[in-house]
Amino acid sequence: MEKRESMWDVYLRKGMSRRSFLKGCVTLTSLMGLSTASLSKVVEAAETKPLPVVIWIHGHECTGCDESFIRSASPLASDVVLNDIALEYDHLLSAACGEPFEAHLEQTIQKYRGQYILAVEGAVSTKDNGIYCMSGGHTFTSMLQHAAEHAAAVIAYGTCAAYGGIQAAKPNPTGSSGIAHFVGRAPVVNVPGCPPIPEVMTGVVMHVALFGTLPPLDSENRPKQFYGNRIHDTCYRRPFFDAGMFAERFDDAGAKAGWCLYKLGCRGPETYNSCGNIRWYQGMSYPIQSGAPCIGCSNAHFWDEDPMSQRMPEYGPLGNVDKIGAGLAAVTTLGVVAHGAASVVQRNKREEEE
Ligand code: FSX
Ligand code: SF4
Ligand code: F3S
Repeated sequence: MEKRESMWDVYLRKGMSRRSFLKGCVTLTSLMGLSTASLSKVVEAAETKPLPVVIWIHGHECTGCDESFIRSASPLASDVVLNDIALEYDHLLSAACGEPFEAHLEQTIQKYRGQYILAVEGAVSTKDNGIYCMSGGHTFTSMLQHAAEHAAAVIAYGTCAAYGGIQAAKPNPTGSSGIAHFVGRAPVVNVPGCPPIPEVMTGVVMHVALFGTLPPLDSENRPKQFYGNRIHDTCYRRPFFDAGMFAERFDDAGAKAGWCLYKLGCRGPETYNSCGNIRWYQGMSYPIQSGAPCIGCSNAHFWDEDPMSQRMPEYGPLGNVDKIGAGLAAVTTLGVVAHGAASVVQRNKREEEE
């Protein structure tokens, strides 16, 4: 029987040092949110477990998720793809194409039945039998169903795969939705964000790869270590929110002084993601740090919610939000409750409309 290489086997074959292998394991341990006590388990898994076979398919989307993935800096996406996983098929990253490439997909599915990880980007297009999203002569819907049927686990990368994303925005002309209803019995991890943070993408696939289990998930099947906090909870502008100091315009003195962006549409109080901790581009920045409000890109239906009109004082669901935050703790509490109420009002309105 064919012996499949482990991560350590790959390092040895490529003449890479034990030191770089261990450094890679330390990076992965911290990325997966594990304590240093778990390092020995990670090393053992990386030494002994065969590289996980990964099939990566794309439906209705903008390919921004793969664009994000290839910018993972720690670990480098190239290390993940070349040393840490066996990526057998990827609509975007594979150099191969055409009939031999499609035949290879089928061979991989049959050869590794029940063992491979299926990574999915993009929504499923259901209208008119799925003809609005096809590749290799097949609808994406049928490709997804077939590949998912034999997968050990499915990772839904991006808000499109998790919830439908921009394709599902009103009036949703292609009948797009998230992938969950099309994957059968395989367990699904949702990794939302438009796109998700690169290191979150690598962290999730490496957890499944090394431990053969899903990471701890929340009620929306999101990995808790990356989606356990709201953007608001880790926001460095939070003291301004608490003090009731809001930018009113993108170019006013408050904006230039770095005040809270709530009145400019920030959805940080209702958005779960790691942008405030991990940030983007090697920890360089994230939307709020660049002066843009969080638009809730990891939330379902975020395309249908207009952050501007629903947050500006004169149009907001709470009326004039100037009453929020007079610099007192009690008022801060009111503000947080108000965020929750605003979210519920908007969600109820959306559900009624749907
Ligand atoms: Fe969607 Fe991803 Fe946004 Fe784009 O694959 S989550 S439109 S960044 O590309 O699916
Ligand atoms: Fe930060 Fe937005 Fe919360 Fe203001 S509302 S503190 S900018 S997350
Ligand atoms: Fe998206 Fe908000 Fe982060 S818009 S990138 S979840 S700060």
